[in-house]
Amino acid sequence: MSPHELDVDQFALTRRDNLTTLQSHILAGQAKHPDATGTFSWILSAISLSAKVISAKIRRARIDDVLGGIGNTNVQGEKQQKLDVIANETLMRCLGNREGVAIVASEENEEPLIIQRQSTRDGRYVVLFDPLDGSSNLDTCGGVGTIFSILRHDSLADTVEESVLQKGTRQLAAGYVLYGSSTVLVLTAGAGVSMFVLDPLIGAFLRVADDLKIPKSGKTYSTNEGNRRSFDPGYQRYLDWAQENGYSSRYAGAMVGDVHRLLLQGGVFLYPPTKKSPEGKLRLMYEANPMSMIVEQAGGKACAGKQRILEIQPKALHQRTSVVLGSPDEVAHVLEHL
Ligand code: P6P
Repeated sequence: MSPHELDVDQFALTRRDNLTTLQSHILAGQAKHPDATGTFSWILSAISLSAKVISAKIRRARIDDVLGGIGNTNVQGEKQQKLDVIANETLMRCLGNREGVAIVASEENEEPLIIQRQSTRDGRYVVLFDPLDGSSNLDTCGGVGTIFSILRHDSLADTVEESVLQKGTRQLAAGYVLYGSSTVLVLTAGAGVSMFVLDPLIGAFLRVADDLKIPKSGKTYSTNEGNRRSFDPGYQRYLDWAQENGYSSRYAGAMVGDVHRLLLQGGVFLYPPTKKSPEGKLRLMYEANPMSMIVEQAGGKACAGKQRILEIQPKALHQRTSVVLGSPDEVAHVLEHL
């Protein structure tokens, strides 16, 4: 090697692949659609900005004394945490000024919000989100997350609800942010699942996986066994079978943490109907649907009983559903027992 040639190896990054940020990933996706105006990209960028702000606030929550409840319950009848409100406001502020966001719908708001009336005529997108899923974990430094779903606004719809209440199969994109030991954003726009990690040193989400595939099987189930007695017998038979076959139980108490684990390691997450939540506890529009799109795009399955979750025709914004989702083989084992 002549003296002027650099030995690239000595300068090689620890990883061989290129450095791709979420921003460049989004723009590359946009470039595949020549008729794209960039509005969709701007929405994803707004969600990325929200995630960075929420992540920063969560990691300082105890220092800034913003943990704990605010003394009231939200539309779900759940104790509202201070950070629920902060996360909700952050998303509203980041999305509110983005052209093309016709409507936003949040777990924290009773009704969907028309963000830009002029765009509700020829508006482009509806964004739904659970701003801080699993927020009861905050006080004990457990994982929490943001879950989002993007639909095309139906400008011909007579009412806001009609435009929002679309089946999960009509989602244009879905994703979640897990605020855990690192801040991870997982996203699908219908052509596979990509994973990004927030590099706090540079404030950018760096892509660490593209076209993520869920393991076909995994001997881990995730459910709140405290509810076991009120599960239908089929679910109880499944739990007996799993325990007889050496399965592990893992339960984070936040859907985002449980789904992220099974997406990477395989397994199944179950929230069956219970006595307290006979329809199931998880919300269809902004928990089950986005998570089901991600899991299916990664090669997994997502069911409510025997029905495919994404095929459920929503009737109300905050309606709930039972959930069995994860590795295809593991979902099959559950359904065999129902
Ligand atoms: P339980 C959090 O409140 C949540 O909506 C999901 O993130 C989580 O999987 C589930 O509820 C936990 O419910 O009844 O086990 O506390």
